[in-house]
Amino acid sequence: MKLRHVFSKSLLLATLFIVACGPDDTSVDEVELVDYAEQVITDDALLQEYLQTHTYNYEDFSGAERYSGAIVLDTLAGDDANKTPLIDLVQSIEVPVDAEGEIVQHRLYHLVAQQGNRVPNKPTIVDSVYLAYKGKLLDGTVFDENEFPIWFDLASVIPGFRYGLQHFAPGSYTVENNGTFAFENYGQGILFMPSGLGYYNQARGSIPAYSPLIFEVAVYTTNITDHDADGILSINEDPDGDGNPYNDDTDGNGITNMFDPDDDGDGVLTSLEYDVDEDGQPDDDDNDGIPNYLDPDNN
Ligand SMILES: [Ca+2]
Ligand SMILES: [Ca+2]
Ligand SMILES: [Ca+2]
Ligand SMILES: [Ca+2]
Repeated sequence: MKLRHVFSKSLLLATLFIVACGPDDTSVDEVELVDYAEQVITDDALLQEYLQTHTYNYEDFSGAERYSGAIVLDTLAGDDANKTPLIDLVQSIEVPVDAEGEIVQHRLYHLVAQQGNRVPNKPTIVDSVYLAYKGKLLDGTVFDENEFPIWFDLASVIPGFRYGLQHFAPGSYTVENNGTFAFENYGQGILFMPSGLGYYNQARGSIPAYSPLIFEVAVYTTNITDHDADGILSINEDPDGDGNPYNDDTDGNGITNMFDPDDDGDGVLTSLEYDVDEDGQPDDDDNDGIPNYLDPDNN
């Protein structure tokens, strides 16, 4: 049940149709659609207000030893009144959201409290992460929590997760005698996202429609992904080279290349025409600069 809260809209709806659910599972309410360009301004103002008036226990994370405890967010008041506000500690990126054909940029804030030790293994936006998290509203209400890590495919989660987690490196692990994994030195931090990178106009459980969301996260480990098992990593199924494999559908069949085992729709599987001569380069028989696996008339 908890898992459902971090699934994207499409996966959630699919889940509701596929899985026999109790009465509370029908509680997803969609309210009137507000223009994304308007809502993102409202949400960013709320997020900035939050970041200006709150801080966290950064002292705990600043020692020579790694801190094994949790992130604790708090208001800038009382004993914390003179602490550095979150707004001076976060970084942000702009994430494009396709709002019915119009691209609307959404600012996504992240704060790395403690970076993981395997920096080259940061997840891309299409990889999988083994993650513990706590999801909160700006008023502090906890709407979801997994204290112990679980796997998420970033292709199936809300964009705020997908684009936020790429900043966190995983830790290392050892296998104990009893077969369990012991993790250490993993990345920990916080994501602050506008509703357009979350559930937007959907109200569910204790999350009202149009809620900016906070996630405290711990990235234990990651896994690079080849969703369609065609031998090309999903992050590299990006022929237009914009860094986003979610918008590439070479044969226009409605299935993006990363999920399409025959990218050019010529009836030959990508895995069977990518690199037949095994020289490590994609084959291009007709030398037109378009590799065979993306070229339906390469003969
Ligand atoms: Ca692939
Ligand atoms: Ca692309
Ligand atoms: Ca396709
Ligand atoms: Ca093909």
